[in-house]
Amino acid sequence: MDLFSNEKTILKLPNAELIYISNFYNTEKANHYFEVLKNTIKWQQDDITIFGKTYKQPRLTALYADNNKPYSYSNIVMKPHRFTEELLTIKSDIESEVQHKFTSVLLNLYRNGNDSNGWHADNEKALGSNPVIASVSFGATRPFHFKHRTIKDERHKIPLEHGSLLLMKDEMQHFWLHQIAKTKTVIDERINLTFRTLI
Ligand SMILES: O=C(O)CCC(=O)C(=O)O
Repeated sequence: MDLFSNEKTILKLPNAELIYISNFYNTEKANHYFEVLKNTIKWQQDDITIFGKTYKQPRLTALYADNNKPYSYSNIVMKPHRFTEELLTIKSDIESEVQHKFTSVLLNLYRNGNDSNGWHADNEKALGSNPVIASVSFGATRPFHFKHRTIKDERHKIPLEHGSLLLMKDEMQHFWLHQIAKTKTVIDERINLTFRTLI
């Protein structure tokens, strides 16, 4: 079921609150940020090990922050680069909208439908409990799937549009998992930024 269609939607679910703003950036600004981020971010492709086998992570990533704290997830340790001017502008736009300060941003570049981000929660210790995560998307629309860990019927998806902002709050990272699934549909590149607060 697609839950979101309006420009700004607040969704209260068991153990989570999500806010989706479809047009946080207009098309012109979103086009600009897509090009700048694609061309200036220091994209990397890490190895991941699953059940003892090592694979290339199925997307490119990068970490930027206002500090030197490394960030670890899925056995990957990322060292941050210093925020660029554009990232600082986006961060400040989001902070004004959501009234929350962020220290770091994890960027993902999905090159085509073969790139993905498997079921997970952003529940690393360094994020503290009930983290506020702000997710901005540029480029191709990909569905963001999320499901409750124990309530079977609570399974939804949101098409994350070019220039959109999705805010995840409350206990979402403890009780829910999310993913960007692979697709056989021919699909263009997509860049996603998840702003986080490392404590
Ligand atoms: O690409 C997305 O929209 C999701 C990104 C994500 O789940 C993550 O970086 O942890």
